[in-house]
Amino acid sequence: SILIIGACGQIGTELTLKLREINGINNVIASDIREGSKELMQSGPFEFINAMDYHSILAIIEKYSINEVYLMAAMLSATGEKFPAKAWELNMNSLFNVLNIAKEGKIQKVFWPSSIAVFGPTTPKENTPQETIMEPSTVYGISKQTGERWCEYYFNKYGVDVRSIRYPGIISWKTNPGGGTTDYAVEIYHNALLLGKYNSFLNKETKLPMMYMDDAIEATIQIMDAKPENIKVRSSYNLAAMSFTPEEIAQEIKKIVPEFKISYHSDFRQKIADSWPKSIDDSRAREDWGWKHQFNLKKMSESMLHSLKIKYDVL
Ligand code: VAH
Repeated sequence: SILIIGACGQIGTELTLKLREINGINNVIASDIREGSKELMQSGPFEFINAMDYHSILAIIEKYSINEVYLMAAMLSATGEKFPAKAWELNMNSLFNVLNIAKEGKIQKVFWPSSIAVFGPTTPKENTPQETIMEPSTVYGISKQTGERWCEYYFNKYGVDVRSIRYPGIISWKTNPGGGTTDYAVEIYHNALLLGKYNSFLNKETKLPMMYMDDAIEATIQIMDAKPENIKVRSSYNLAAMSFTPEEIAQEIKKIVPEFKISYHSDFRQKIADSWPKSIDDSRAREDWGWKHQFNLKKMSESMLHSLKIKYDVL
């Protein structure tokens, strides 16, 4: 059976719900340090866990005979800059715990998310290649870059079957944003419906690689279902779907919410965003395990606003 650590997070929540649909509710154990959304908590078995505590993880693995772990717990880029030591501890210790449990043969497969945050100011900004210079300037990015090195090391040295994706900014409506720099692209949809306006903390030209949650979940399940011999990158795969600026997302929203107004007031997150690429070359993922995105900005905006109108019961 499957264990999701960090099941209450933005990706963890929807990954848990989808894996339960596919594998059956009782074969997917959700775990986190805190409770999650009502939908998640009512969707099947839940265990409190401290991802930094090896024995807390092992106890759950033995209790439910877990053989696959999705380690989705982490502190993201913006929060990580406020609490650097905590971000490093959580992001690294949780990974070492899961890699070591796999090395001891107690689980057979691991998914661990990396991020475009592994790239830094010296990385080529357009069509960033799979292999390129990476000098991340955030603690979050440093922890993800180091984590990639350890995943590849545990695969090569101990045969641990760990698979990883460098997620771009992920946009979804089921959970509230969790301390990311790309979260402006989540907040903007909620505010468009609730307030008719949004003050963006990134400036209008800030172009970033982004992906709708449905595509991110699809890719995660696809890479985990792929035959081991097709996973030729054991650090982490570049993955992309679209790139856009706050101005472009606002234009798209105005087609559905005509009176919507956007304003701009950059904060500390502007520097983080400026250190990241504008677009990503994910051809290796497409070649090796058949990745293909479905959502572009138009389709995502329609889906987000449709779902949020129902959630907020607004016309
Ligand atoms: C963040 N959403 O903003 C995450 C992600 C590439 C962005 O890593 O920190």
